Amino acid sequence: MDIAQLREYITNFSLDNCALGNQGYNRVLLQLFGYLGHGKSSFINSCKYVLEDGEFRIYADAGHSDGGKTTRRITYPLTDTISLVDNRGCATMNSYETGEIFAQLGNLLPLDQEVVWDRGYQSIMHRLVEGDMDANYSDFVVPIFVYSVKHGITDEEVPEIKDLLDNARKLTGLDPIVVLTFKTQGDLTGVRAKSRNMGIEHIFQLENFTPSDHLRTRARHQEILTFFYEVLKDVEFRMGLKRNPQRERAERKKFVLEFAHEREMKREMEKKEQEMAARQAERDRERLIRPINPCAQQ
Ligand SMILES: Nc1nc2c(ncn2[C@@H]2O[C@H](COP(=O)(O)OP(=O)(O)OP(=O)(O)O)[C@@H](O)[C@H]2O)c(=O)[nH]1
Ligand SMILES: [Mg+2]
Repeated sequence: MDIAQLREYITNFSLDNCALGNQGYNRVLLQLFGYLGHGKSSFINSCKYVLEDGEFRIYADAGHSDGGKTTRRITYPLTDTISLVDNRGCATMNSYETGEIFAQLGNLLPLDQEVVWDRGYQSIMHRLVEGDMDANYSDFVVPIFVYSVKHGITDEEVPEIKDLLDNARKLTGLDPIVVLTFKTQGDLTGVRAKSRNMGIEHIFQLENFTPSDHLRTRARHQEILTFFYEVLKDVEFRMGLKRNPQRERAERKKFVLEFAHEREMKREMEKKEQEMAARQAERDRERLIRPINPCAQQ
Protein backbone atom coordinates (compact mmCIF):
# COMPACT_ATOMS: atom_id res chain seq x y z
CA MET A 1 0.00 0.00 0.00
CA ASP A 2 1.24 3.48 -0.72
CA ILE A 3 1.01 6.40 1.68
CA ALA A 4 -2.32 7.68 0.34
CA GLN A 5 -3.97 4.25 0.58
CA LEU A 6 -2.69 3.68 4.09
CA ARG A 7 -3.97 7.08 5.17
CA GLU A 8 -7.38 6.40 3.66
CA TYR A 9 -7.68 3.01 5.34
CA ILE A 10 -6.78 4.51 8.73
CA THR A 11 -9.02 7.57 8.56
CA ASN A 12 -12.01 5.54 7.35
CA PHE A 13 -11.58 2.71 9.82
CA SER A 14 -14.74 2.11 11.84
CA LEU A 15 -15.53 -0.67 14.28
CA ASP A 16 -19.03 -0.82 12.76
CA ASN A 17 -17.51 -2.38 9.64
CA CYS A 18 -15.94 -5.34 11.46
CA ALA A 19 -17.17 -8.84 10.58
CA LEU A 20 -19.57 -9.08 13.57
CA GLY A 21 -20.32 -5.36 13.77
CA ASN A 22 -19.06 -3.19 16.63
CA GLN A 23 -20.29 -5.58 19.40
CA GLY A 24 -20.64 -2.59 21.73
CA TYR A 25 -17.26 -1.03 21.01
CA ASN A 26 -17.02 2.42 19.46
CA ARG A 27 -13.43 3.51 20.00
CA VAL A 28 -9.98 2.00 19.55
CA LEU A 29 -7.88 3.21 22.45
CA LEU A 30 -4.16 2.92 21.84
CA GLN A 31 -2.66 2.89 25.29
CA LEU A 32 0.98 3.97 25.30
CA PHE A 33 2.95 2.74 28.26
CA GLY A 34 6.58 2.39 29.27
CA TYR A 35 9.41 3.97 31.18
CA LEU A 36 10.05 7.65 31.81
CA GLY A 37 11.38 9.67 28.93
CA HIS A 38 11.31 6.94 26.28
CA GLY A 39 9.30 9.08 23.87
CA LYS A 40 5.61 8.33 24.53
CA SER A 41 4.45 11.94 24.27
CA SER A 42 6.71 12.54 21.28
CA PHE A 43 5.20 9.51 19.58
CA ILE A 44 1.76 11.05 19.99
CA ASN A 45 3.02 14.30 18.46
CA SER A 46 4.52 12.29 15.60
CA CYS A 47 1.26 10.42 14.97
CA LYS A 48 -0.80 13.60 14.98
CA TYR A 49 1.70 15.24 12.61
CA VAL A 50 1.55 12.38 10.12
CA LEU A 51 -2.18 11.70 10.28
CA GLU A 52 -3.33 15.31 10.27
CA ASP A 53 -0.77 16.25 7.65
CA GLY A 54 -0.49 19.87 8.79
CA GLU A 55 2.19 21.89 10.58
CA PHE A 56 4.24 20.21 13.31
CA ARG A 57 2.61 21.01 16.64
CA ILE A 58 3.17 19.97 20.22
CA TYR A 59 0.00 18.25 21.36
CA ALA A 60 1.39 16.05 24.10
CA ASP A 61 3.92 17.87 26.23
CA ALA A 62 7.28 16.21 25.74
CA GLY A 63 10.14 16.66 28.21
CA HIS A 64 13.72 17.66 27.61
CA SER A 65 15.58 15.16 29.66
CA ASP A 66 15.17 11.87 31.42
CA GLY A 67 11.42 12.03 31.74
CA GLY A 68 8.81 12.42 34.42
CA LYS A 69 7.13 15.01 32.26
CA THR A 70 3.71 13.43 31.75
CA THR A 71 1.82 12.93 34.98
CA ARG A 72 -1.74 13.10 33.68
CA ARG A 73 -3.33 10.38 31.62
CA ILE A 74 -4.56 12.28 28.61
CA THR A 75 -6.52 11.15 25.55
CA TYR A 76 -5.66 12.47 22.10
CA PRO A 77 -8.28 11.76 19.43
CA LEU A 78 -6.73 10.94 16.08
CA THR A 79 -9.67 9.95 13.88
CA ASP A 80 -13.38 9.46 14.59
CA THR A 81 -12.54 5.98 15.88
CA ILE A 82 -8.93 6.03 17.08
CA SER A 83 -7.59 7.77 20.19
CA LEU A 84 -4.15 7.67 21.75
CA VAL A 85 -3.65 7.73 25.51
CA ASP A 86 -0.48 9.18 26.97
CA ASN A 87 -0.12 7.17 30.17
CA ARG A 88 2.19 8.21 32.94
CA GLY A 89 5.64 6.67 32.53
CA CYS A 90 7.33 4.95 35.43
CA ALA A 91 10.92 4.93 36.62
CA THR A 92 11.12 1.25 37.44
CA MET A 93 8.42 -1.36 37.30
CA ASN A 94 8.28 -1.77 41.05
CA SER A 95 5.20 -3.47 42.38
CA TYR A 96 3.11 -0.42 43.19
CA GLU A 97 3.80 1.26 39.92
CA THR A 98 3.09 -1.94 38.02
CA GLY A 99 -0.31 -2.37 39.69
CA GLU A 100 -1.11 1.17 38.73
CA ILE A 101 0.16 0.68 35.18
CA PHE A 102 -2.17 -2.28 34.76
CA ALA A 103 -5.12 -0.33 36.16
CA GLN A 104 -4.35 2.35 33.55
CA LEU A 105 -3.82 -0.15 30.76
CA GLY A 106 -7.01 -2.00 31.59
CA ASN A 107 -8.83 1.33 31.21
CA LEU A 108 -10.30 0.85 34.68
CA LEU A 109 -9.58 4.36 35.93
CA PRO A 110 -11.06 7.57 34.54
CA LEU A 111 -9.17 9.16 31.66
CA ASP A 112 -7.76 12.69 31.59
CA GLN A 113 -6.84 12.77 35.26
CA GLU A 114 -3.67 13.08 37.27
CA VAL A 115 -2.01 9.70 37.92
CA VAL A 116 -0.81 9.02 41.44
CA TRP A 117 1.42 6.07 42.20
CA ASP A 118 -0.72 4.57 44.87
CA ARG A 119 0.45 2.55 47.80
CA GLY A 120 -0.90 -0.89 48.32
CA TYR A 121 -3.80 -3.14 47.49
CA GLN A 122 -6.48 -1.38 49.46
CA SER A 123 -5.87 1.91 47.75
CA ILE A 124 -6.02 0.41 44.24
CA MET A 125 -9.13 -1.55 45.16
CA HIS A 126 -10.91 1.59 46.39
CA ARG A 127 -10.05 3.51 43.26
CA LEU A 128 -11.18 0.66 41.01
CA VAL A 129 -14.51 0.55 42.81
CA GLU A 130 -14.86 4.30 42.35
CA GLY A 131 -13.87 3.86 38.69
CA ASP A 132 -16.90 1.56 38.31
CA MET A 133 -19.21 4.51 38.83
CA ASP A 134 -18.13 5.87 35.49
CA ALA A 135 -17.17 2.59 33.85
CA ASN A 136 -16.25 2.53 30.20
CA TYR A 137 -17.27 -0.51 28.19
CA SER A 138 -16.98 0.86 24.70
CA ASP A 139 -13.19 1.22 24.32
CA PHE A 140 -11.26 -1.48 22.56
CA VAL A 141 -7.91 -1.31 24.36
CA VAL A 142 -4.66 -1.88 22.46
CA PRO A 143 -1.43 -1.89 24.50
CA ILE A 144 1.54 -0.11 22.90
CA PHE A 145 4.89 -0.37 24.66
CA VAL A 146 7.23 2.51 23.82
CA TYR A 147 10.91 1.83 24.32
CA SER A 148 14.04 3.81 23.47
CA VAL A 149 16.83 2.14 21.49
CA LYS A 150 19.17 4.73 22.94
CA HIS A 151 18.51 3.28 26.39
CA GLY A 152 19.17 -0.27 25.18
CA ILE A 153 18.13 -3.45 27.04
CA THR A 154 20.60 -5.05 29.42
CA ASP A 155 20.31 -8.75 30.25
CA GLU A 156 19.28 -7.79 33.79
CA GLU A 157 16.39 -5.72 32.44
CA VAL A 158 15.00 -8.52 30.25
CA PRO A 159 13.01 -10.43 32.94
CA GLU A 160 11.32 -7.28 34.22
CA ILE A 161 10.31 -6.11 30.75
CA LYS A 162 9.20 -9.59 29.71
CA ASP A 163 7.08 -9.87 32.82
CA LEU A 164 5.49 -6.52 32.09
CA LEU A 165 4.71 -7.43 28.50
CA ASP A 166 3.36 -10.87 29.43
CA ASN A 167 1.05 -9.32 31.98
CA ALA A 168 -0.08 -6.64 29.52
CA ARG A 169 -0.95 -9.50 27.13
CA LYS A 170 -2.90 -11.38 29.80
CA LEU A 171 -4.72 -8.23 30.82
CA THR A 172 -5.80 -7.02 27.41
CA GLY A 173 -5.91 -10.28 25.47
CA LEU A 174 -3.74 -8.67 22.81
CA ASP A 175 -0.05 -8.97 22.05
CA PRO A 176 1.51 -5.67 23.02
CA ILE A 177 2.95 -3.83 20.04
CA VAL A 178 6.40 -2.41 20.57
CA VAL A 179 7.43 0.98 19.23
CA LEU A 180 11.17 1.56 19.37
CA THR A 181 12.07 5.23 19.47
CA PHE A 182 15.49 6.88 18.98
CA LYS A 183 16.09 4.20 16.38
CA THR A 184 19.34 5.65 15.04
CA GLN A 185 20.85 6.26 18.45
CA GLY A 186 21.79 2.81 19.69
CA ASP A 187 21.94 -0.88 18.96
CA LEU A 188 18.69 -1.27 17.04
CA THR A 189 19.46 -4.83 15.95
CA GLY A 190 20.21 -5.92 19.52
CA VAL A 191 17.08 -4.31 20.98
CA ARG A 192 14.93 -5.82 18.22
CA ALA A 193 16.41 -9.27 18.80
CA LYS A 194 15.78 -9.05 22.55
CA SER A 195 12.21 -7.88 21.95
CA ARG A 196 11.63 -10.82 19.59
CA ASN A 197 13.02 -13.22 22.18
CA MET A 198 10.46 -11.84 24.61
CA GLY A 199 7.74 -13.07 22.23
CA ILE A 200 6.94 -9.73 20.62
CA GLU A 201 5.70 -10.06 17.06
CA HIS A 202 4.98 -6.51 16.02
CA ILE A 203 7.96 -4.20 16.40
CA PHE A 204 8.09 -0.76 14.83
CA GLN A 205 11.01 1.59 14.92
CA LEU A 206 11.30 5.27 14.27
CA GLU A 207 12.91 8.57 15.07
CA ASN A 208 10.10 10.61 16.56
CA PHE A 209 9.39 13.99 15.07
CA THR A 210 10.54 16.59 17.59
CA PRO A 211 10.54 20.41 17.66
CA SER A 212 14.17 20.41 16.50
CA ASP A 213 13.69 17.72 13.83
CA HIS A 214 10.41 17.41 12.01
CA LEU A 215 11.54 17.21 8.45
CA ARG A 216 8.97 15.25 6.49
CA THR A 217 10.41 12.17 4.87
CA ARG A 218 8.57 9.39 3.11
CA ALA A 219 10.19 6.70 5.26
CA ARG A 220 9.12 8.31 8.53
CA HIS A 221 5.56 8.80 7.33
CA GLN A 222 5.41 5.28 5.98
CA GLU A 223 6.58 3.77 9.29
CA ILE A 224 3.89 5.53 11.32
CA LEU A 225 1.11 4.80 8.82
CA THR A 226 2.18 1.16 8.61
CA PHE A 227 2.10 1.02 12.40
CA PHE A 228 -1.56 2.13 12.41
CA TYR A 229 -2.43 -0.18 9.56
CA GLU A 230 -1.03 -3.21 11.42
CA VAL A 231 -2.71 -2.19 14.67
CA LEU A 232 -6.08 -1.88 12.96
CA LYS A 233 -5.65 -5.17 11.11
CA ASP A 234 -5.08 -6.79 14.50
CA VAL A 235 -8.17 -5.09 15.90
CA GLU A 236 -10.20 -6.24 12.91
CA PHE A 237 -9.02 -9.80 13.49
CA ARG A 238 -9.91 -9.71 17.19
CA MET A 239 -13.28 -8.17 16.41
CA GLY A 240 -14.01 -11.11 14.11
CA LEU A 241 -14.41 -13.18 17.29
CA LYS A 242 -17.45 -12.99 19.52
CA ARG A 243 -16.86 -10.42 22.28
CA ASN A 244 -18.58 -9.14 25.36
CA PRO A 245 -17.37 -5.71 26.56
CA GLN A 246 -18.87 -6.03 30.06
CA ARG A 247 -17.35 -9.44 30.66
CA GLU A 248 -13.99 -8.31 29.30
CA ARG A 249 -13.90 -5.32 31.62
CA ALA A 250 -14.79 -7.56 34.56
CA GLU A 251 -11.93 -9.91 33.61
CA ARG A 252 -9.48 -7.00 33.43
CA LYS A 253 -10.59 -5.81 36.82
CA LYS A 254 -10.15 -9.28 38.32
CA PHE A 255 -6.67 -9.46 36.83
CA VAL A 256 -5.59 -6.11 38.34
CA LEU A 257 -7.06 -6.92 41.76
CA GLU A 258 -5.42 -10.34 41.85
CA PHE A 259 -2.13 -8.88 40.69
CA ALA A 260 -2.20 -6.11 43.33
CA HIS A 261 -3.23 -8.57 46.03
CA GLU A 262 -0.47 -11.03 45.17
CA ARG A 263 2.10 -8.28 45.21
CA GLU A 264 0.87 -7.07 48.58
CA MET A 265 1.12 -10.59 50.05
CA LYS A 266 4.61 -11.01 48.63
CA ARG A 267 5.67 -7.70 50.08
CA GLU A 268 4.25 -8.61 53.50
CA MET A 269 6.10 -11.92 53.38
CA GLU A 270 9.38 -10.21 52.45
CA LYS A 271 8.89 -7.75 55.29
CA LYS A 272 8.32 -10.56 57.78
CA GLU A 273 11.38 -12.45 56.52
CA GLN A 274 13.50 -9.35 56.87
CA GLU A 275 12.25 -8.80 60.43
CA MET A 276 12.97 -12.42 61.33
CA ALA A 277 16.44 -12.21 59.82
CA ALA A 278 17.13 -8.99 61.76
CA ARG A 279 15.96 -10.61 65.02
CA GLN A 280 18.11 -13.67 64.35
CA ALA A 281 21.14 -11.46 63.62
CA GLU A 282 20.53 -9.64 66.90
CA ARG A 283 20.38 -12.95 68.83
CA ASP A 284 23.59 -14.17 67.15
CA ARG A 285 25.32 -10.94 68.04
CA GLU A 286 24.25 -11.24 71.69
CA ARG A 287 25.49 -14.84 71.84
CA LEU A 288 28.84 -13.80 70.46
CA ILE A 289 29.47 -10.99 72.92
CA ARG A 290 28.15 -12.82 76.05
CA PRO A 291 31.32 -14.94 76.82
CA ILE A 292 33.57 -11.90 76.96
CA ASN A 293 31.15 -10.03 79.18
CA PRO A 294 32.76 -10.21 82.67
CA CYS A 295 29.37 -10.06 84.45
CA ALA A 296 28.10 -13.00 82.37
CA GLN A 297 31.16 -15.08 83.41
CA GLN A 298 30.55 -14.74 87.17
N1 LIG B 1 16.12 12.19 18.71
C1 LIG B 1 15.01 11.75 19.26
N2 LIG B 1 14.53 12.37 20.35
C2 LIG B 1 13.38 11.87 20.90
C3 LIG B 1 12.71 10.75 20.36
N3 LIG B 1 11.63 10.50 21.12
C4 LIG B 1 11.64 11.42 22.11
N4 LIG B 1 12.68 12.26 21.98
C5 LIG B 1 13.08 13.33 22.91
O1 LIG B 1 13.24 12.70 24.19
C6 LIG B 1 12.75 13.53 25.24
C7 LIG B 1 11.69 12.77 26.06
O2 LIG B 1 10.60 12.45 25.22
P1 LIG B 1 9.10 12.41 25.75
O3 LIG B 1 8.24 12.27 24.53
O4 LIG B 1 8.81 13.54 26.68
O5 LIG B 1 9.12 11.05 26.57
P2 LIG B 1 7.94 10.46 27.49
O6 LIG B 1 8.04 8.99 27.38
O7 LIG B 1 6.65 11.09 27.15
O8 LIG B 1 8.43 10.92 28.91
P3 LIG B 1 7.56 11.09 30.29
O9 LIG B 1 6.25 11.68 29.99
O10 LIG B 1 8.42 12.01 31.06
O11 LIG B 1 7.50 9.73 30.87
C8 LIG B 1 12.23 14.79 24.54
O12 LIG B 1 13.25 15.77 24.58
C9 LIG B 1 11.98 14.37 23.10
O13 LIG B 1 12.13 15.44 22.17
C10 LIG B 1 13.26 10.11 19.19
O14 LIG B 1 12.75 9.12 18.64
N5 LIG B 1 14.41 10.66 18.69
MG1 LIG C 1 5.32 12.09 28.31
